[in-house]
Amino acid sequence: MRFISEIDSPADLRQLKVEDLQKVADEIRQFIIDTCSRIGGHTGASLGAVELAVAMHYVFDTPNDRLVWDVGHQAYAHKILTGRRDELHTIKQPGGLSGFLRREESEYDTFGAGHASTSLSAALGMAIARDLKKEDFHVCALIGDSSLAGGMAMEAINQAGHLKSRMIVVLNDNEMSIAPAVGALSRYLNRIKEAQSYQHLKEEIGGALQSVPGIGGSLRRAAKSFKDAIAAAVLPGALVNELGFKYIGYVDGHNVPMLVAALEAAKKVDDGPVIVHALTTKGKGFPNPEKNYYAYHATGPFDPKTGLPYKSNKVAPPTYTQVFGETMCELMARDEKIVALTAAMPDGTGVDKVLEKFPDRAFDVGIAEQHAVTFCAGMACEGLKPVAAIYSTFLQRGFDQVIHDVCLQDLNVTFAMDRAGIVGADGPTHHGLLDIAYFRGYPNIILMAPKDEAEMRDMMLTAIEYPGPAALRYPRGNGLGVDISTPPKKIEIGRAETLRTGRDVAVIAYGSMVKQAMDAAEKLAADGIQSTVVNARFVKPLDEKLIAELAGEHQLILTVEEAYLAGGFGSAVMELLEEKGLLENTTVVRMGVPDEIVTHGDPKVLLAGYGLDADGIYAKVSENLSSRSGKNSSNKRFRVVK
Ligand SMILES: Cc1ncc(C[n+]2csc(CCOP(=O)(O)OP(=O)(O)O)c2C)c(N)n1
Repeated sequence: MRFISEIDSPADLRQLKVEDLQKVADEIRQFIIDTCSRIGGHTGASLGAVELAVAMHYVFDTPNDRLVWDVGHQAYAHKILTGRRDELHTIKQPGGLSGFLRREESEYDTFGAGHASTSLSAALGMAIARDLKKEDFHVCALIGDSSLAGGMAMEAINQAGHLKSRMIVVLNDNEMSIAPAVGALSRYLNRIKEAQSYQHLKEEIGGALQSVPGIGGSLRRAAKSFKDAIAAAVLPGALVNELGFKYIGYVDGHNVPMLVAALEAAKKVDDGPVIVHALTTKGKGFPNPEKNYYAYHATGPFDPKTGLPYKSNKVAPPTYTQVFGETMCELMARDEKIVALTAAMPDGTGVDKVLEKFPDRAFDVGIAEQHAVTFCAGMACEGLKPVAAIYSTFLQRGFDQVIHDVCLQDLNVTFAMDRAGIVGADGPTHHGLLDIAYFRGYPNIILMAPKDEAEMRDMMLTAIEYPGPAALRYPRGNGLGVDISTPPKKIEIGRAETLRTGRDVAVIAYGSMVKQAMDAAEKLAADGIQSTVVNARFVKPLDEKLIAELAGEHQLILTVEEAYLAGGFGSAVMELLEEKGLLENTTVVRMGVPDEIVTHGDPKVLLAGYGLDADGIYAKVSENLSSRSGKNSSNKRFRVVK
């Protein structure tokens, strides 16, 4: 590693000659492969953007010039070049570098990222701020072809073309999202590429005709006007002519000198926004990438020679995602009104199985969560039963659509929220901790969370058959390994399930916390403390009758949820008891995530940090019972646990 060991900041990179930059890129690529083969990461996405990172930091005077990365999952080379090379091996690890971009992590991370399609809006904001403050620097956003199709990016293009502020957009076009890119915009970008190849061909033909004595000139002129007509019809037309962007491209996104030249040209455009269209290959340099594109967008550790993941002998139960995909196929085979949707996450949600089996009734809408929700609403108006499988964190994007288009109109749309709770290595941008709060405050929708994968199947059927909106949340990772061989059955809406009874404490757990509550109850029983454990099943509607009874029978109620406490399940229980005047004789202790940003790391450790595991619940019950018995030593119902 001759070059990169000497590069501690982009200023060092800018000391090099252009001729050396390709070697720098080669070294960075090898460094990423070596690092990711050990610890995993967004390997393929980052390998595709190595030359782009080198060229951008070479051409722009970062951090004075502002580089804005979209999503940030492809920015490993950027991290290496901006003083984080020696920490790259900590990426996504507890206490280590973020897998995305964070302003707190580096002055070169001009804008925090993790969710897609934000870069153009942020960059435009920076450009306008620069103009208003009469400062002088470049603003350059890098966005992938799929993120460009996201609604926000389109909205930013609309405004950028209107404002005519100076701004550079680098389009990292690899024709891929996590799965192959979908949609008309992706076809449009292909047409640009095809049109330009055609143009080059025409130029060659034109040159050849010119040399034919006598008739060459006129034929060439005819060919040129034909070429111009074609070019006008299919070249970047809409973006360049109609929307006010200049266009430079396309450029080989793995050729650093060419990228440097294109970016230098873009810097000279001073009368409005300009797009540099770079063609890249996702996973460039990844061993054997062609076979399985899902396998290298983001990887676990892998064999650097073969690119294959290391085999684990551990036999694990199927994931919630797998069970969801299989159950959808089962239910869709029985009911042809059911349709399935994903927003660019077919494998992540299990909808890949459905797309294979029911290609006409399953849709990948691209990175377009807002559209996905309202698209479902439209289908529901016509009597279909859409199921939108969207990660809890990404459904935040579609909040108003959920409220205004689905709930207000009381439409039969099911939201299957995967990755609800603490997701682990992807960190704050990806934790799904808010969905209870963002759904709970609006009428019509029912909200539920299963205690295990068998109950998830039942809830899927319950939600689909419910005539109005319904949502279920379930965690990332493996199920509990329970029997899922029986067909899904509907469960009674708003009815909780009492799993054990005891007089000392009632623990009401929601979703993923039910198992932890049951394990805690075992430990408490060993100390002589008798617990009631309730699987809440629903946060909306709550099982009011049961909860009121619990409050009458127990002096201590504990609510446990893998979500933010504010506006969460425990809040719902408190509100109910307050409304019914039942808070006087019982103490309610809410367990969940407090009002703080949850970092990235091992989900088990993070959960344990918030007391959201069996040990934490055990400790919380013990602590509360002992403090109560301390306050009131005549109360013999509680045993003091030290
Ligand atoms: C709002 C939102 N939805 C979904 C995702 C999940 N996601 C992360 S990267 C990615 C694909 C991005 O594709 P593209 O913009 O073309 O960049 P590439 O990975 O191909 O470089 C998706 C769907 C996300 N980060 N944010």
